[in-house]
Amino acid sequence: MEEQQKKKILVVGLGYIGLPTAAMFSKAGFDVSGYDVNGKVVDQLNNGDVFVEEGVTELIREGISSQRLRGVRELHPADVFIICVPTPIRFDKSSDMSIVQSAAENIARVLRPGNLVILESTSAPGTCMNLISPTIERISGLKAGTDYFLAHSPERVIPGNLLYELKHNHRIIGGIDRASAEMTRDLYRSFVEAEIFLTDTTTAEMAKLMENTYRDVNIALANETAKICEENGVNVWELIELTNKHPRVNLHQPGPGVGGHCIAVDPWFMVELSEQSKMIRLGRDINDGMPDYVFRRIQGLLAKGRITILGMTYKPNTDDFRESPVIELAKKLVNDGNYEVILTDPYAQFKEISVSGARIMSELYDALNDSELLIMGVNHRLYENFDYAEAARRMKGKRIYDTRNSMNEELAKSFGFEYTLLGNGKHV
Ligand code: SAJ
Repeated sequence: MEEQQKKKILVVGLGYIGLPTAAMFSKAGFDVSGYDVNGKVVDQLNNGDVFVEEGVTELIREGISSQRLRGVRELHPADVFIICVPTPIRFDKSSDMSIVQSAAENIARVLRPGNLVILESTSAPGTCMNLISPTIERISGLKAGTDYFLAHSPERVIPGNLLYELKHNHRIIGGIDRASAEMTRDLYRSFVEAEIFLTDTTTAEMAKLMENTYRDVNIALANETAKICEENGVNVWELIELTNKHPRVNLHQPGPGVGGHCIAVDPWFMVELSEQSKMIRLGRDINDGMPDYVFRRIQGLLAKGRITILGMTYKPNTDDFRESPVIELAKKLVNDGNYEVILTDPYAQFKEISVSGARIMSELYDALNDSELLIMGVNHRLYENFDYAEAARRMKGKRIYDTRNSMNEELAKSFGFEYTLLGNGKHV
């Protein structure tokens, strides 16, 4: 075993990032403990009762059975502390870094000289320097860069492909000083096969935010283009495919809005940081406005009656319902009062999920019974073999509104459906 693999790692926060990260380090040979404020999560980890996604779940169970990974209910001394806690925004879109702060306070109580503290959570620029460092110093008296090491190593993995991306994505590591950055790089080298780039903490914090902001603004451009196309007799999906044939163009896809806990959130940290963030704010507003735009289009298709929405998660093939634009859309339809809203999603049966005033049904075709309008909200792979004949038999009105360009227009029409596609002005 390499010398550094003898290090004890304590991961603080056992969520979407903390669990896979803990699993990767334990697989690499480290002794890893995982702490979470939610004791239930800790117990579930210890019982191997965790489901993250394919590959990660197995890795976690392997770590538990080899005793290199365990859940703990109290923070204990370690060599390395990795903060993987949520960094939400408040109702007014300002950043709420209080969970990072309390993680830093807890770490400070067990921190010893020579330890390394790593922030993985996506954070407001300046969090390492202006929040973690002073918090730890206030409680422990230890100075970052002098008595202990401090770095930011932002996670960049996409839900749905966690295991692959943890290994193969390039990493940016920002250190409070060079030694902190290098020590963190050496640690992640144990499982990262891609390049690792070193910088300062604030640059790393901002780089992470700008990656997601780039995507958000690009999606906003696609959504705006979709609206322009609807007004001008053009199909946005065809248009984007053609523009992206240019070697330096990569316009993203339009849709019912941007969800999840990253892209719909992180740009707000940039808005908070500087009044210069005008385009970033506009992009957020455009994407946040998409559920309402889709709602208005639906009003044009059906004045009243039963509507069935396929897919409720924030994007395809994930069991994550956080900030889902489709749920936002469902709420608007319910509140309108003219619609009976049925939702269906293959992942809903595993989660405690409800939408007030709407009915959630697990069986796809039962959910279509007597419906007037089918809305394709989230194009899960499971919908690829959609049975149009069965849908036509079950539904009362044969109407489809596809917000993802994922349904088969020809086939739908051959079974008598009226098919409307978001962003397609050719048939408006
Ligand atoms: N979406 C569109 N059009 C597109 C692409 C996405 O409308 O062309 C929508 C999706 O439907 C979804 C939302 O955007 O509602 C976000 O989905 P996503 O797949 O783009 O990203 P996330 O939020 O799942 O993960 C992102 C990733 N960031 C980038 O690709 C730059 C991931 O690498 C980050 O690690 C993650 O955020 C994070 O944790 O920050």
